Amino acid sequence: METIFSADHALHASPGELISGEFSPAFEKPERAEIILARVKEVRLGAVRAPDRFPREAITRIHDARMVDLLETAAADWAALGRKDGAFPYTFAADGMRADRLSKNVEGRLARYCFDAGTPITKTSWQAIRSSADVALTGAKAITEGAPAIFSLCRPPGHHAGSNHYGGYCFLNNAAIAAQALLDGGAKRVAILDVDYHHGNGTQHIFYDRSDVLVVNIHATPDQEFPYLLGFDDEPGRGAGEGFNLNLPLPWGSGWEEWGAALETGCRRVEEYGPDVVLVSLGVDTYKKDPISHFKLDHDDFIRIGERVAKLRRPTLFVMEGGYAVVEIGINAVNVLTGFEG
Ligand code: 6XA
Ligand code: ZN
Repeated sequence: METIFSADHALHASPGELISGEFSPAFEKPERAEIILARVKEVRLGAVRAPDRFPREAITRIHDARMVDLLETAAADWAALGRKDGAFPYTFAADGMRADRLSKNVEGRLARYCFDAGTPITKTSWQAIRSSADVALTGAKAITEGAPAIFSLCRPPGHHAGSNHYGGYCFLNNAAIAAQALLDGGAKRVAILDVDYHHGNGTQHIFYDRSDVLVVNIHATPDQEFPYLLGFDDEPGRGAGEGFNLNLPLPWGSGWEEWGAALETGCRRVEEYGPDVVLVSLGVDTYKKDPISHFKLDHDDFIRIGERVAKLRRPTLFVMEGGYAVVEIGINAVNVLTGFEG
């Protein structure tokens, strides 16, 4: 299969993140994408090409334009206050605070749209963020034009970004933007299967009221894991979207036995839905040596994921999400793709 990759990803290099009560070096770093790309080439997965540039409207089909403006301008506003590079909030919107009126201070705008302290915007981040969305959109376009499978090697990742909030190393929801483009390109139903260790709260938020996108998430339970506030098993969708969101949360320590069973449940739901396209939000932070995660998948399990997804027999767009065991990230991510190709 073809891989879409943009060298612009390296323009986003987070200066660090607040995690577990400490400011630590960033886990989501540029070498992740480089190592995956190297593995794609090593196994000769297929051609690698740069993305096309898509209009901003492809992004604002999904995201609040004011949030997109913030992503584009926050670093400059931050620099104007004399801060060191990497804009992130230290205060957050809470229920009962003003959502209808935006502070003129960038701090207030960050507080309004960002939900964690691990997702700094640097002076060059926007270029990487925009290109990452283009990588997903280029993949969607190729699928619309008849490709059976595409790997959109997105970085930064996207599945934590909702229509009007961002965080968890994610700024724009690349998978959701691609899903909308697939629908706009003629697909009637898209299924998003999110296999990242973390719940894709942003993707769920975006499609929660809709039946044209089925969202299935297999992830660490919010009772134990980030993002803590969404991803429980009692979130079926709402209104027209009721029955079109399926969360399969698992406890810390889960290995292939539990995870594979959840994958089977999720895939059966996808089969029942009968989508025109399957979009896989591909995180490999389920790996047993991942530094911030607590699942126990091993290299061969990633091959099994690809094999099961292939059995859905649909055009399939893989969109890269998380995975922080950097040494093995290439093997794990590409194992899913080679497993798919059989
Ligand atoms: C806390 C953990 C963020 C999780 C990012 C991720 N900063 N999401 O991998 O899939
Ligand atoms: Zn993750």
